Amino acid sequence: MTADPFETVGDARPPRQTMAEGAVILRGFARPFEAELIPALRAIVKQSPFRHLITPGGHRMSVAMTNCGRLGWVSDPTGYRYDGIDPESGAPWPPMPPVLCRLASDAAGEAGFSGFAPEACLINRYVPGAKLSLHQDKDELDFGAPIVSVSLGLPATFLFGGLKRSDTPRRYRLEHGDVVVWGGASRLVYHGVAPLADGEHGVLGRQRINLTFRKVR
Ligand code: MD3
Ligand code: FE
Repeated sequence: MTADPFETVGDARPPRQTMAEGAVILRGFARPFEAELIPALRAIVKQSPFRHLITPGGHRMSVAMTNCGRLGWVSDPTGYRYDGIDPESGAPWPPMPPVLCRLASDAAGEAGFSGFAPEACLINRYVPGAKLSLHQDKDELDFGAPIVSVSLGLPATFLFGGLKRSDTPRRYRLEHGDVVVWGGASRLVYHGVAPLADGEHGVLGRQRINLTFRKVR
């Protein structure tokens, strides 16, 4: 008997990949949390639905957003800020479900940042064509804490630049269940997401959801 050359033997992607100092991809790290995670997200979105924010420059973002946790990131014509109140509902953001907190803190610990306790979870929804232009995340006061990001649904091309906007970004494919931890020297790099390619995901359908966990203060 000869071996079947097309047989799948596990995942060809290494479980752990360092993009730069302080930036590590943990492939499939969120998969064991999925069964609890997805219903928790559905409940959040019922309370604080996705909406398209307006940038201070007056543009409507193609990515739709919501938040959970004590603080949420918002943008409006007056600027960017973290706010404890959802401006659409006038009520606090939905609390961060324990499964989200556990996932974020376990992933941060795996990347060498123990004791990560996020105050905010920004939830981004991409439909085919939606994108996020190159930007830095600098509305937080504590750059010593990492940011943990979780990708769900359709795969995306993540753009990883440098400390200057003009640095040519490298491209990484992020798939359902992949988690990235950004800290240390990589915390202030320019990054973005290329326009989402069309497709259909078995669990989430025609969309990509990204969670970013942040310590703000
Ligand atoms: C690198 N989100 O919400 S996650 C964002 O896929 C954001 O929705 C993207 O950029 C998304 O701000 C990318 C990966 C990510 C998140 C935060 C970072 C990379 C980062 C902060 C600093 C450096
Ligand atoms: Fe960002």
